[in-house]
Amino acid sequence: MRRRLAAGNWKMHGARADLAEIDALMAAHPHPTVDLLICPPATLLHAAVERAAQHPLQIGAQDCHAAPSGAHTGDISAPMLADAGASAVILGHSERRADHAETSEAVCAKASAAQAAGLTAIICLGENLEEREAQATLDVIAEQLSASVPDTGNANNTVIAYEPCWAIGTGLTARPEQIGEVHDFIRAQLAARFGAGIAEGIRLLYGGSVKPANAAGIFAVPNVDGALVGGASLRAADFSPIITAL
Ligand code: G2H
Repeated sequence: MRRRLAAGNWKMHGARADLAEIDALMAAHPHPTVDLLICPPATLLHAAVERAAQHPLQIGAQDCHAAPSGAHTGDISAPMLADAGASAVILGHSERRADHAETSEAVCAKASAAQAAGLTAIICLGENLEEREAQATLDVIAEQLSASVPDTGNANNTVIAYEPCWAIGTGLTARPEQIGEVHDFIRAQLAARFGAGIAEGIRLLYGGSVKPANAAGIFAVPNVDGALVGGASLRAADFSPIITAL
Protein backbone atom coordinates (compact mmCIF):
# COMPACT_ATOMS: atom_id res chain seq x y z
CA MET A 1 0.00 0.00 0.00
CA ARG A 2 1.47 3.31 -1.06
CA ARG A 3 1.56 5.98 1.64
CA ARG A 4 0.32 9.24 0.23
CA LEU A 5 2.63 12.24 -0.06
CA ALA A 6 1.97 15.96 0.06
CA ALA A 7 5.04 17.79 -1.22
CA GLY A 8 5.37 21.55 -1.21
CA ASN A 9 7.60 23.20 -3.81
CA TRP A 10 8.35 26.69 -2.61
CA LYS A 11 10.25 27.50 -5.84
CA MET A 12 12.11 30.85 -5.56
CA HIS A 13 9.97 32.08 -2.68
CA GLY A 14 10.61 32.48 0.99
CA ALA A 15 12.76 34.20 3.56
CA ARG A 16 13.53 33.09 7.11
CA ALA A 17 10.38 34.69 8.45
CA ASP A 18 8.32 32.41 6.22
CA LEU A 19 9.55 29.36 8.11
CA ALA A 20 6.85 30.23 10.63
CA GLU A 21 4.50 28.63 8.10
CA ILE A 22 6.11 25.29 8.94
CA ASP A 23 5.19 25.72 12.59
CA ALA A 24 1.64 26.67 11.67
CA LEU A 25 1.30 23.74 9.29
CA MET A 26 2.56 21.22 11.79
CA ALA A 27 0.37 22.65 14.53
CA ALA A 28 -2.55 21.80 12.28
CA HIS A 29 -1.17 18.33 11.44
CA PRO A 30 0.71 17.03 14.47
CA HIS A 31 0.04 13.39 13.55
CA PRO A 32 -0.39 13.29 9.77
CA THR A 33 -1.60 10.11 8.13
CA VAL A 34 0.28 11.04 4.95
CA ASP A 35 3.94 11.86 4.33
CA LEU A 36 4.72 15.57 4.35
CA LEU A 37 7.60 17.21 2.52
CA ILE A 38 8.53 20.84 1.98
CA CYS A 39 11.16 21.86 -0.55
CA PRO A 40 12.27 25.42 0.24
CA PRO A 41 14.96 27.34 -1.67
CA ALA A 42 18.50 26.23 -0.84
CA THR A 43 19.07 29.32 1.32
CA LEU A 44 16.48 28.01 3.80
CA LEU A 45 17.46 24.35 3.75
CA HIS A 46 19.43 24.24 7.01
CA ALA A 47 16.94 26.37 8.90
CA ALA A 48 13.98 24.37 7.57
CA VAL A 49 15.62 21.10 8.59
CA GLU A 50 16.06 22.50 12.10
CA ARG A 51 12.40 23.58 12.21
CA ALA A 52 11.23 20.20 10.93
CA ALA A 53 13.28 18.21 13.41
CA GLN A 54 10.48 18.44 15.98
CA HIS A 55 7.84 17.34 13.50
CA PRO A 56 6.86 14.47 11.18
CA LEU A 57 7.96 16.58 8.23
CA GLN A 58 10.70 15.93 5.69
CA ILE A 59 12.66 18.68 3.96
CA GLY A 60 13.79 18.47 0.35
CA ALA A 61 15.61 20.50 -2.29
CA GLN A 62 14.62 21.68 -5.75
CA ASP A 63 17.63 20.60 -7.83
CA CYS A 64 21.09 19.09 -7.56
CA HIS A 65 24.18 18.67 -9.70
CA ALA A 66 24.99 15.25 -11.14
CA ALA A 67 28.54 15.25 -9.79
CA PRO A 68 29.34 14.73 -6.10
CA SER A 69 31.72 17.73 -6.01
CA GLY A 70 33.90 19.80 -8.30
CA ALA A 71 34.41 23.12 -10.01
CA HIS A 72 30.75 23.97 -10.65
CA THR A 73 30.20 27.49 -9.36
CA GLY A 74 26.73 28.04 -7.99
CA ASP A 75 25.72 24.38 -8.01
CA ILE A 76 24.94 22.07 -5.11
CA SER A 77 25.59 18.33 -5.14
CA ALA A 78 23.34 15.55 -3.92
CA PRO A 79 25.71 14.54 -1.09
CA MET A 80 25.71 18.19 0.05
CA LEU A 81 21.92 18.17 0.18
CA ALA A 82 21.95 14.95 2.18
CA ASP A 83 24.56 16.45 4.50
CA ALA A 84 22.30 19.48 5.01
CA GLY A 85 19.49 17.18 6.12
CA ALA A 86 17.42 16.94 2.95
CA SER A 87 15.73 13.63 2.28
CA ALA A 88 14.48 14.30 -1.24
CA VAL A 89 15.11 16.49 -4.26
CA ILE A 90 12.79 17.65 -7.04
CA LEU A 91 14.39 17.04 -10.43
CA GLY A 92 13.41 17.91 -13.97
CA HIS A 93 10.74 20.41 -13.04
CA SER A 94 9.45 22.01 -16.23
CA GLU A 95 10.71 25.39 -15.03
CA ARG A 96 14.23 23.97 -14.85
CA ARG A 97 13.83 22.16 -18.16
CA ALA A 98 12.77 25.52 -19.68
CA ASP A 99 14.96 27.99 -17.77
CA HIS A 100 18.13 25.88 -17.78
CA ALA A 101 17.65 23.76 -20.90
CA GLU A 102 17.70 20.58 -18.82
CA THR A 103 17.29 17.48 -20.94
CA SER A 104 15.81 14.23 -19.73
CA GLU A 105 19.29 12.73 -19.92
CA ALA A 106 20.61 15.41 -17.57
CA VAL A 107 17.68 14.81 -15.23
CA CYS A 108 18.48 11.10 -15.25
CA ALA A 109 22.10 11.75 -14.26
CA LYS A 110 20.95 14.01 -11.43
CA ALA A 111 18.44 11.41 -10.26
CA SER A 112 21.14 8.72 -10.20
CA ALA A 113 23.33 11.02 -8.13
CA ALA A 114 20.47 11.81 -5.77
CA GLN A 115 19.62 8.15 -5.24
CA ALA A 116 23.29 7.29 -4.70
CA ALA A 117 23.39 9.97 -1.99
CA GLY A 118 20.41 8.41 -0.24
CA LEU A 119 17.87 10.96 -1.43
CA THR A 120 14.48 10.31 -2.96
CA ALA A 121 14.37 11.68 -6.50
CA ILE A 122 11.07 13.36 -7.32
CA ILE A 123 11.22 13.29 -11.10
CA CYS A 124 8.88 15.67 -12.93
CA LEU A 125 7.29 15.01 -16.32
CA GLY A 126 4.70 16.82 -18.33
CA GLU A 127 3.54 17.84 -21.75
CA ASN A 128 3.07 21.40 -22.93
CA LEU A 129 -0.16 22.75 -24.40
CA GLU A 130 0.98 22.33 -27.99
CA GLU A 131 1.81 18.67 -27.35
CA ARG A 132 -1.53 18.03 -25.67
CA GLU A 133 -3.45 19.67 -28.48
CA ALA A 134 -1.49 17.56 -30.98
CA GLN A 135 -2.60 14.48 -28.99
CA ALA A 136 1.04 13.67 -28.32
CA THR A 137 0.73 13.67 -24.52
CA LEU A 138 1.35 9.97 -23.94
CA ASP A 139 4.24 9.90 -26.42
CA VAL A 140 5.88 12.83 -24.61
CA ILE A 141 5.32 11.21 -21.21
CA ALA A 142 6.74 7.89 -22.42
CA GLU A 143 9.87 9.57 -23.77
CA GLN A 144 10.43 11.70 -20.66
CA LEU A 145 9.78 8.80 -18.32
CA SER A 146 12.09 6.46 -20.18
CA ALA A 147 14.93 8.96 -20.43
CA SER A 148 14.60 10.71 -17.04
CA VAL A 149 14.22 7.78 -14.65
CA PRO A 150 17.45 5.90 -13.94
CA ASP A 151 17.75 2.13 -13.79
CA THR A 152 18.67 2.51 -10.12
CA GLY A 153 15.08 3.51 -9.39
CA ASN A 154 13.05 1.63 -6.84
CA ALA A 155 9.92 2.32 -4.84
CA ASN A 156 11.85 3.82 -1.94
CA ASN A 157 13.97 6.31 -3.82
CA THR A 158 11.77 7.30 -6.76
CA VAL A 159 8.66 9.46 -6.96
CA ILE A 160 7.18 10.58 -10.27
CA ALA A 161 5.36 13.90 -10.51
CA TYR A 162 3.07 14.44 -13.49
CA GLU A 163 2.83 18.17 -14.06
CA PRO A 164 1.22 19.27 -17.32
CA CYS A 165 3.09 22.48 -18.19
CA TRP A 166 -0.10 24.23 -19.23
CA ALA A 167 -1.52 23.80 -15.73
CA ILE A 168 1.46 25.17 -13.79
CA GLY A 169 0.85 28.43 -12.03
CA THR A 170 -1.87 29.25 -14.53
CA GLY A 171 -4.90 28.44 -12.44
CA LEU A 172 -5.79 25.79 -15.03
CA THR A 173 -6.01 22.27 -13.65
CA ALA A 174 -6.13 19.09 -15.66
CA ARG A 175 -9.50 17.34 -15.50
CA PRO A 176 -9.65 14.15 -13.43
CA GLU A 177 -9.98 11.98 -16.54
CA GLN A 178 -6.91 13.64 -18.09
CA ILE A 179 -4.91 13.07 -14.90
CA GLY A 180 -6.14 9.49 -14.61
CA GLU A 181 -5.21 8.64 -18.17
CA VAL A 182 -1.63 9.82 -17.70
CA HIS A 183 -1.16 8.32 -14.23
CA ASP A 184 -2.47 4.93 -15.41
CA PHE A 185 -0.10 5.15 -18.36
CA ILE A 186 2.89 6.01 -16.15
CA ARG A 187 2.11 3.09 -13.83
CA ALA A 188 1.92 0.72 -16.80
CA GLN A 189 5.16 2.04 -18.27
CA LEU A 190 6.92 1.59 -14.93
CA ALA A 191 5.58 -1.95 -14.66
CA ALA A 192 6.86 -2.80 -18.13
CA ARG A 193 10.31 -1.50 -17.23
CA PHE A 194 10.79 -2.36 -13.56
CA GLY A 195 8.21 -5.10 -13.00
CA ALA A 196 4.84 -4.86 -11.32
CA GLY A 197 6.24 -5.13 -7.79
CA ILE A 198 8.40 -2.01 -8.02
CA ALA A 199 5.88 -0.13 -10.17
CA GLU A 200 3.11 -0.66 -7.63
CA GLY A 201 5.27 0.89 -4.93
CA ILE A 202 6.37 4.03 -6.75
CA ARG A 203 4.29 7.03 -5.80
CA LEU A 204 2.81 9.18 -8.56
CA LEU A 205 2.10 12.80 -7.68
CA TYR A 206 -0.02 15.25 -9.62
CA GLY A 207 1.17 18.85 -9.82
CA GLY A 208 -0.22 21.96 -11.46
CA SER A 209 -2.38 24.53 -9.69
CA VAL A 210 -3.46 22.14 -6.93
CA LYS A 211 -5.57 24.18 -4.52
CA PRO A 212 -7.88 23.53 -1.58
CA ALA A 213 -10.86 23.76 -3.93
CA ASN A 214 -9.71 21.08 -6.38
CA ALA A 215 -7.58 18.80 -4.19
CA ALA A 216 -10.25 16.27 -3.19
CA GLY A 217 -11.32 15.71 -6.80
CA ILE A 218 -7.72 15.16 -7.90
CA PHE A 219 -6.94 12.81 -5.01
CA ALA A 220 -9.98 10.68 -5.86
CA VAL A 221 -8.37 9.74 -9.18
CA PRO A 222 -6.92 6.20 -9.16
CA ASN A 223 -3.11 6.10 -9.26
CA VAL A 224 -2.80 9.59 -7.79
CA ASP A 225 -0.75 9.14 -4.63
CA GLY A 226 -0.42 12.76 -3.65
CA ALA A 227 0.50 16.16 -4.97
CA LEU A 228 3.42 18.40 -5.74
CA VAL A 229 2.05 21.78 -4.73
CA GLY A 230 3.62 25.10 -5.66
CA GLY A 231 1.84 28.34 -4.87
CA ALA A 232 -0.62 26.80 -2.45
CA SER A 233 2.20 25.31 -0.34
CA LEU A 234 3.59 28.70 0.67
CA ARG A 235 0.97 29.41 3.32
CA ALA A 236 -0.18 26.89 5.89
CA ALA A 237 -3.73 28.16 5.51
CA ASP A 238 -3.72 26.94 1.88
CA PHE A 239 -1.55 23.83 2.22
CA SER A 240 -3.35 22.48 5.28
CA PRO A 241 -6.71 21.78 3.60
CA ILE A 242 -4.88 20.09 0.72
CA ILE A 243 -3.20 17.78 3.23
CA THR A 244 -6.54 17.13 4.86
CA ALA A 245 -8.03 16.22 1.47
CA LEU A 246 -5.39 13.53 1.02
C1 G2H B 1 3.78 23.01 -10.54
C2 G2H B 1 3.42 23.26 -9.13
C3 G2H B 1 4.46 22.75 -8.19
P1 G2H B 1 1.76 25.31 -8.86
O1 G2H B 1 4.97 23.69 -10.85
O2 G2H B 1 5.52 22.07 -8.74
O3 G2H B 1 3.25 24.64 -8.93
O4 G2H B 1 0.99 24.48 -7.85
O5 G2H B 1 1.98 26.70 -8.39
O6 G2H B 1 1.15 25.21 -10.21
